[in-house]
Amino acid sequence: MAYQHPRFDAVRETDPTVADLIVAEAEREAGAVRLIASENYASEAVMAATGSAFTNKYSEGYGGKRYYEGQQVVDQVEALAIDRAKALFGVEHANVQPYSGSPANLAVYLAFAEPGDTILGMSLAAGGHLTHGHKVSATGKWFDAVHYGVRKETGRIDLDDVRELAVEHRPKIIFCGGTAVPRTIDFAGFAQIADEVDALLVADIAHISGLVAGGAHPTPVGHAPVVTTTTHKSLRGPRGAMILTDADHAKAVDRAIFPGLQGGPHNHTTAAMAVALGEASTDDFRDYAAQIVTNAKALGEVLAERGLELVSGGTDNHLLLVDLTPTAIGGKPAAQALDRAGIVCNYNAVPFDSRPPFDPSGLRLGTPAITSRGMGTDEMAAIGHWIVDVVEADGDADVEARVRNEVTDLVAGFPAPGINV
Ligand code: DSN
Repeated sequence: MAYQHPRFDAVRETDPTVADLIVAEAEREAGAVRLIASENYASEAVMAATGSAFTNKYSEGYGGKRYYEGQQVVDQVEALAIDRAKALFGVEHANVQPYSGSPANLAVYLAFAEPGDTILGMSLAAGGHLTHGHKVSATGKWFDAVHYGVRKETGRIDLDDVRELAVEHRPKIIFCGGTAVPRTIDFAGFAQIADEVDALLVADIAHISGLVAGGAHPTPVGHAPVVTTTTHKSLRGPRGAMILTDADHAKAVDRAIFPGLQGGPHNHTTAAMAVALGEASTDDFRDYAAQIVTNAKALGEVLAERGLELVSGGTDNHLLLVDLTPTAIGGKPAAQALDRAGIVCNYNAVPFDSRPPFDPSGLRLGTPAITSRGMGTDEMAAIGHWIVDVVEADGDADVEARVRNEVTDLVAGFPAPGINV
């Protein structure tokens, strides 16, 4: 597939080396079945806004209170992104300046905790995130982090366990949400626990914010006074993040982002975020969000029928966590074999993993990107069978080559938004 995009003509003229790399990446993304649960295809409009004149502008501060002149237009685009975020998620306040999810979460610590305070989050090993207090993260070094996981028998969070830890440790902040949680987060249940121990509940909905926006997952709003999210996962926006709050927590969050943690906002990202939030407010996006979940369930059914074990037995959302412990192959070689076959995913720890994080037992599979290409349950069936074929083949090059060819045929029928124009 030869990739030609008018947006890159200038790159080709100025720097053919980088142009070649852009083409190679575009062809890789268009030519594969991309199942990394945190990735997507941003729309052509989001891609174009990301590469716009807003790249050139510095804007430390907030609308009407900046440290540079020339903000006549930036103030408008930031206000637009804020208004759209507030309307879409039904919140009183939105800060759209965080550079990405980790800085957004750091800003929450800066706003609402002191170094040494106790925080409670989901462990990375069970599906949480580094910034929920993992020991190698600044959040684990600077705060006294306590972690909940999932029940071994169910693969699900048990709120009684969370409550027990909260009552014992009295955390200042409780984080809910994660990166490998295939089940609905019970925000109301977490809020009750946070109330009981007088903690601030923070919902990190980075993975599921597109589902929340599209009505395919319950909202944390009304339960968690502070919500963080990246904008490039299921929400299909540019690489960036937002913090959504009620009015009471707004000022502290704004101060923590600037001047607390960041300098100038990435205005090109803000413009693209405004576009993405507009797109996410449409009926089409609601259909898209529902289809992500339908596709994940359909994919899970095929994998389970063919004998793969799914953590928690399936999914309520956009992702599946496959536990390969009973198979001959580990998560990393399986992910590498799938990549050779044109199916891109990531190896992942599973709860109670007997293997180390760099060579764990799991595969994480997500449907946001392939759903953006218009794939549906028929394609999920085909992909599910290919995944099992490759996993069972345990490195057999003939099987990988056969699947690679079939993947190439399939993706040719489903243009990749923002890439195939
Ligand atoms: N890197 C993201 C993910 O893959 O889930 C989390 O930060």
